[in-house]
Amino acid sequence: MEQLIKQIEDYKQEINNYVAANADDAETFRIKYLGTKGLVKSVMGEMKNVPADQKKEFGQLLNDFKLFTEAKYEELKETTDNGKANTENTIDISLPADTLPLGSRHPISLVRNRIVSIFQRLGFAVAEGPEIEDDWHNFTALNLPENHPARDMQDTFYINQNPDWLLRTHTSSVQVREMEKGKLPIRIICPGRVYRNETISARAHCFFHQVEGLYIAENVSFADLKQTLYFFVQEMFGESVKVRFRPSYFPFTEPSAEMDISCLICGGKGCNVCKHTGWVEILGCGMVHPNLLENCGIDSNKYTGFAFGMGVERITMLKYQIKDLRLFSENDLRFLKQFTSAV
Ligand code: 2NM
Repeated sequence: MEQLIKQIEDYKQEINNYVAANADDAETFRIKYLGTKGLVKSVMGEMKNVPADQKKEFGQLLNDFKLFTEAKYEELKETTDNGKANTENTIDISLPADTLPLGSRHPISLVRNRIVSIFQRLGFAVAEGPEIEDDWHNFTALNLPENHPARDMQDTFYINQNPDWLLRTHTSSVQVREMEKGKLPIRIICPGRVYRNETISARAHCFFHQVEGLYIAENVSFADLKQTLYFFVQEMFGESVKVRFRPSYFPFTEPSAEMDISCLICGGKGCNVCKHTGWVEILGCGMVHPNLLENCGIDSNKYTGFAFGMGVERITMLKYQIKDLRLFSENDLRFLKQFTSAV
């Protein structure tokens, strides 16, 4: 038994000193030491000659020897494989990287930005406010009467925890907040998401995007309103587009009007888009109601103003001839990828 122990020590020495220059050398090692006719197998075979009372001790010794040999083989394999990788399978770091899929602006964002920048050129500043509003800023200050249908639970999302809170139904609430600050004149544009309780269809959704504008100063007239909006239409849709104003009603403006543009599809001759009238409605507007100015602490004898509001989805649908509102919120890349270039 002494002799076997000495023998194993010698083998370990030999194995430890083994050098492999390449994968073939490592394979030669495997066959010599770990193969079916290899050294480890034959040393293991010595177990049968070990007396019963020493089997446990020798079993341990032989097993350690096997593990030692296997570990050496793993080491040889690893070093020679890596060597191979360095010569035959190198990565060319000078190649261009894989291209990352680039996203693009949503059409609603593109058109909103376009609308905002047209008004910015006229001196309007962007103002923003909360999407969860209180009753005062969304309705009461805006001259919306107690029994107005817009206030109904059916039309507005109220917040359970506080019946005074709701999801804003228009961005006019932002304009009320600006008016309350008391710094005049005011010339602002308010882009943002608004919420209304609608059954979702091709023409309606529970939320949409608005851009509202407000100009309050001394001597602001309806003529200023008309020329400002006419400039906007020419910049947005081109110089050949015609406009017309129709009398209308909004609680926050008096007088109020709706503005139509000549149909972009048929040029005014009549088609499905304009329902054969030659005109399509694009926004509502009017002179700010004096009640509103007074509600916000502005002297309505000294100041006048105009306001307008438009739906970004509507403008986008007209501009790109998009027939279904739901396309904007379906996240279908085949749709979204069509708007990569600047509007
Ligand atoms: C519209 C139509 C008419 C409007 C009014 C105001 C405010 F708060 F200044 F009075 N902001 N926007 C307004 C007026 C909005 O949307 C169809």
